Amino acid sequence: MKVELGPVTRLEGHLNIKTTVENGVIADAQAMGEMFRGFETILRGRDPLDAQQITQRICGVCPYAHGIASSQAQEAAYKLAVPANGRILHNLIEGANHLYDYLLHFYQLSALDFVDVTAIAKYQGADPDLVKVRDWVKAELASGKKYPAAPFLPRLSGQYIEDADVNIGALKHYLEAMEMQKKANRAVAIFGGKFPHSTAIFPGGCTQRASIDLITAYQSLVREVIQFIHDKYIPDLVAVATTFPAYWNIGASKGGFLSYGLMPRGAEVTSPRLLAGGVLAGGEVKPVDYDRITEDVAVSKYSTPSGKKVREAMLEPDPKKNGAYSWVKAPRYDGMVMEVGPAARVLIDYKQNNNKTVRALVDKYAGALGITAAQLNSVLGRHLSRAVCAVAIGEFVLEESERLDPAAPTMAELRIPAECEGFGGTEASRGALLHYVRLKDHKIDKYECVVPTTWNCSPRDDKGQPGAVEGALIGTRVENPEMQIEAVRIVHSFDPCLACAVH
Ligand code: NFE
Repeated sequence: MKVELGPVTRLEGHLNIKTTVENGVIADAQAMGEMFRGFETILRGRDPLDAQQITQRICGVCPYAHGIASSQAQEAAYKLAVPANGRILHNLIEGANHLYDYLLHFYQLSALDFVDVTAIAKYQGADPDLVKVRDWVKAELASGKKYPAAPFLPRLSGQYIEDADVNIGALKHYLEAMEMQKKANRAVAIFGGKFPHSTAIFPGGCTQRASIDLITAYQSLVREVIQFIHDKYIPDLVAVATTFPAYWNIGASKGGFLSYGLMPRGAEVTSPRLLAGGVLAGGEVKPVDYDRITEDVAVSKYSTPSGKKVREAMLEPDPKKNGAYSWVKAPRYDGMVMEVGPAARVLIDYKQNNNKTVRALVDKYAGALGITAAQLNSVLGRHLSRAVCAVAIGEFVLEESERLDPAAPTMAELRIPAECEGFGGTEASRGALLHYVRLKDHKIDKYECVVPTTWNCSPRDDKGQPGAVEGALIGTRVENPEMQIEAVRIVHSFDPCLACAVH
């Protein structure tokens, strides 16, 4: 039986998933990016200092990661000596954006796969926000609309949390989480200039000052968000995990893991990172070499040669290409499929025993929830890994903000060679993000982005290997083949962003 799950909602962009179900098991799956954009083409021939601005327009969710990857690529190309303040401000902007993004993903994009929001109809308490939601849901249900109470309904049939207090508590936190996202975004905007699409991130640092008033404003916003993470987000996540323990064993990807590492702990981009990067394959972590990344287009809608390295990649759209089913390319590392994102970050850091908070939290929750670290490769594992990253990042940005020196510069002096090239690799919330820039005659000759969701939602490669999401779906048992709530939970656990994936 063939079933199309698309357009899959509660994610960013246009994703379709086609599945073939045999005897109640997904025997085949295709992840399809359904829209072409062409940012790399737009960048060709432009002033290089447009790049960190234009590439942020790839996405309104993770623009800061694009701004920072672009800045790092240009810093490498121009051989800039970034002052300590400049790197710290990049970290503060990027870190607060991660905090926003984890809350957005858990509450607005995933929680309703597990939490029974219809419990609100029977709410008898006096919380003004919940009373408003209850009355609105009742009015919607009585309205005769074809689709009342969106975005809560309609929903896939399946098992949801049954405890009314847990459901209503989670709904209250769903509302509060939006306020917390505002606070995280404000923190981003303090040094980034605005949200979304920072005006202040620049190759060589940040155009904002590091004044005491801005530092204290940033700290107080981030502290509130961290409090919410501990008091609400993690307990809600644990409630989901204890109600649906089967999801520690559902949705494992079948390849390796890749992370570039998040947030240098020093001015040099090559400084050790808060979360250490690496390639995890066959149980071993090795350093990343960007030249081992290739982009296959066997079934992607491009007529350009397949298997090119990042520096050589080309982009010729071919919407009618025979046999092609996605606008997403298929990046591979040494020819291997990689999962990127929170589970990759945590597993790779944990294996290298790098970050004490990561190690302590993984051990604590693995013990409490009765799982092994390897089970982070699962639906619940990706959710838990986001919470682990949130705690480690929250702690770090507060410490990092204390290291700012208000009297010192925040920007390197810019000198741009006529011809040069550079890579910039960071961790966006959704995973490993690489930008490459090459200049000729002071203009951009080539720009290439290899983006987290391009890895995760990639179609088959030249060898026919499924991408990470496709592989995680294949082999999954589904209760109701027409609905496949299990498949949607798997897809959501990766937090796909198709706007980023195809850019
Ligand atoms: Ni559009 Fe993004 C993140 C990047 S995902 S959200 O996080 O880079 O492919």
